[in-house]
Amino acid sequence: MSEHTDSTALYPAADVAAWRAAGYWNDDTFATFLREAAARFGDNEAVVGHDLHGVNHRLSYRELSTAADATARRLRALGITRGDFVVVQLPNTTEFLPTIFALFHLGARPVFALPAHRAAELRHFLASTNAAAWIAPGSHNGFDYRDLAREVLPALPNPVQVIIAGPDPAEFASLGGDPVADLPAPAPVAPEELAFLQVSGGSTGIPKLIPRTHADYLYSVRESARICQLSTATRMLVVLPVSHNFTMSSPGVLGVLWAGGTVILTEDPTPTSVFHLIDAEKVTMTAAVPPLAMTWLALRPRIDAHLDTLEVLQVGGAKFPAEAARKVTPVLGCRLQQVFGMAEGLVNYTRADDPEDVVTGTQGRPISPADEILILDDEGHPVPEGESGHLLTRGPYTIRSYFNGADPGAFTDDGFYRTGDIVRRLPTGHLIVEGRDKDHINRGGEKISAEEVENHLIAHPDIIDAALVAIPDDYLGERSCAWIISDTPPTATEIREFLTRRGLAAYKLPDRFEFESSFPLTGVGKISRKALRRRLAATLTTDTSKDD
Ligand code: OOB
Repeated sequence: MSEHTDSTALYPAADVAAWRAAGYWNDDTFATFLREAAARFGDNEAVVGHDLHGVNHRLSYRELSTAADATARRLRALGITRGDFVVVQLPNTTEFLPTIFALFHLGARPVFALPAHRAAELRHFLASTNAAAWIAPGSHNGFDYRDLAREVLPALPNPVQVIIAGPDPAEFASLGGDPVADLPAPAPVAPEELAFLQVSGGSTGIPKLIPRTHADYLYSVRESARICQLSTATRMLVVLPVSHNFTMSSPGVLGVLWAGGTVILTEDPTPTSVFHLIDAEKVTMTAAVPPLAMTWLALRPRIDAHLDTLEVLQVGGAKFPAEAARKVTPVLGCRLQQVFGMAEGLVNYTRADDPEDVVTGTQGRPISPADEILILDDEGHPVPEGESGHLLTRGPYTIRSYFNGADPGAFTDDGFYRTGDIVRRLPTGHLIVEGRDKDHINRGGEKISAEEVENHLIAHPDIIDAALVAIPDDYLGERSCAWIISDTPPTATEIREFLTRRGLAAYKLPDRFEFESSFPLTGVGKISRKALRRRLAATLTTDTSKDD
């Protein structure tokens, strides 16, 4: 068994003892989570959605638990066993929950890939975990995961069994097929063991693998469900990829299942589809990344649907500009909750009883009284209260190292995680995210915060969304380029005048504008700054050749 099933390798024993004594950690595990939910909530509706064959389902807790048992018997027959890593790359379809709970039942460890991940990511996940299997959809949404498997498998050092969850598995195994094995008893996993690997959500570079234990993750799930006031009446629409940490646990599908509510899965994030689903399914809560939330806000007036059951829109994953945040209640008629989290652990929420300016102007405060927050300057000294600096954190659900000790520089010697985020803190403990370490454009020594300029840009009535990125410049080092999404784009001069009227310093005015109909996005739908920079580099190369 690998060192990663050993609790002491993941958290210091003294901390574990303290968290247990405080009641943060307990003996719950994912191996029995669904059975216990089924015992408590039996006939309540657990999940609504369609499967990879396009068949619609409505499953009670009991039915979901039975489906997970059937999947466990199938996976057991395919040889999956305790301790195995299994890469799960499934979309928002009803196979997802039975699959992960089947793996938990067997004591196997899911590795949560996103449907948008491709060869580079999959190769990394499969090889570095020595994965036993990879569960993928088959052909789905115009992409053939079987071809991806054919491309990736031959180059792997380890043999990986590909299991296709949708129709037509071709030469691979089928998740739904016979034969099935007898159902073993739930694996006797320890709460402090590694439960699964999440993947880091950086908008640059290859994702890192994040070892989460049953105890730490379940603590964050229970507390998230409590903070977000979930109950058996909660009906959560899941639009973001289901395996992302936000969607899984903040409070996400696991929080809803913990509380006995209903998860409604959809694969279609377009405003028309989302609004009609909210109407038809009497959705009370949903979650979006900012680019998606901005589209919903922009298109709400054009779509005829009743959203009166919707109580909360959660927005997180990237900075939600205050200008947009202020529109949520007037436009959608629901409350906003900002969520600032990371797959590595720490999650912050604005609370239901926070004043409006805190809800629209901050990214929330930590889940736990035991979350330690450090805000440091470039030299590693604490900044004066209220000033911005690098966020480091440590606590009862934040990892102490990446899987296999990757990127050790991301952690201090005393176990703090360097988030890479620049934040400041209000006296109430609420954090305001000002950007990433690298999102500051250095224009001849003058630092420009991308977030600040973007905030001003989207205040323009004709601008739906905006992103500011650096362009390399021989003279200044960097200049700024604003990418604008707009149906009726203003001219560059109009935008500069608008920004000047809002009091933006001249050096912060974008040097260049690019107008687009959509942004390149990361797997979960955040704006990919890496892809924007690449696109910009290509545009600039073309421009240069025109000049020649
Ligand atoms: C969530 O997790 P990841 O792992 O995909 O990305 C984490 C990073 C953070 O370090 C931060 O840079 C950024 O995404 N981020 C935000 C934010 N929420 C996440 N930046 C500004 N404002 C926010 N509200 O994205 C994630 C995990 C759990 C819950 C919510 C989001």
